[in-house]
Amino acid sequence: TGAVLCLGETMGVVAPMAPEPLRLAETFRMDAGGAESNVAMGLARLGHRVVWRSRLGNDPLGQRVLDRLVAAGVEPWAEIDPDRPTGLYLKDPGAGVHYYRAGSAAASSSPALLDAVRWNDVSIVHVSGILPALSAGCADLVDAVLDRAAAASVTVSFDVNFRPALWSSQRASMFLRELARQADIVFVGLDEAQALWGSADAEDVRRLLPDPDLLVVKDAAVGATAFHGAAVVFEPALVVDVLEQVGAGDAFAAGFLAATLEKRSLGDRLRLAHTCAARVLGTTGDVW
Ligand code: KDG
Repeated sequence: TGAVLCLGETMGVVAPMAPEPLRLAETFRMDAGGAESNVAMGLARLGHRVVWRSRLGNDPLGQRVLDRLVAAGVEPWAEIDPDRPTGLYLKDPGAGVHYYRAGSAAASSSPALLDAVRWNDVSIVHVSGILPALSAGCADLVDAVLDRAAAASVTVSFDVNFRPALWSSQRASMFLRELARQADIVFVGLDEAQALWGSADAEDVRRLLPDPDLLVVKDAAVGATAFHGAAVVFEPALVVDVLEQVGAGDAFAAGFLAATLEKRSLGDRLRLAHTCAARVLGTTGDVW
């Protein structure tokens, strides 16, 4: 079996050490953050071979991103852009995130990023709804991923990851639904499905997205429901003290995909997903 391939922008992330407002915090950590590479780091942590592909600037931030990925056990493959910087984002615990990523190296990605991907060495390709929001070239890249994965019979994992700061729900709604329809494994938060499609509950989301072989609808602290053929399995979330939530969804996806690669039951996959998410909820970082 091949490696998992994760594609998406990875930025420098600056987060207060303690869960204090950004405006007041005095000590910070700087890591590498980005939804798809968070998933990659989680999968590596769980013992799976994982490759990450994207673009970075020719700057210390880009170097730092590469170093972090390597240290986390991910095999990074980055195209270095001589003209555009590596993106950055800041965490404001309890309030959200602030992006400094417009015009970044990764935002100028295109299907060329897939040149030299050896699809027969890929078990699962993972992308998210953040990538198509970055630029027309990035949207083309996601389409190319879906086409080439289908041609090579590679499983596509897609996390809807609606980011209202990047595009309107109006634009995202059709786009993300279409991408989700074409994926094999789909992760979506019930809150996202509500904002995008007006879904009332997990069953509602399944009616809207009947195509994916596996659909996982996450209802935050309540739990998650997996749909697979006629099987519907709900698993409650763990009870945790939340320090800062960014990255928890990625840890969830990493746990679920790891257990999927290990051919475990739906219930086991959801339980590992919740366990990984709980670890990230207990830190101000993006990963555990
Ligand atoms: O899922 C966590 C991501 O939101 C975070 O790492 C930053 O990639 C990011 C984004 O675009 O929001």
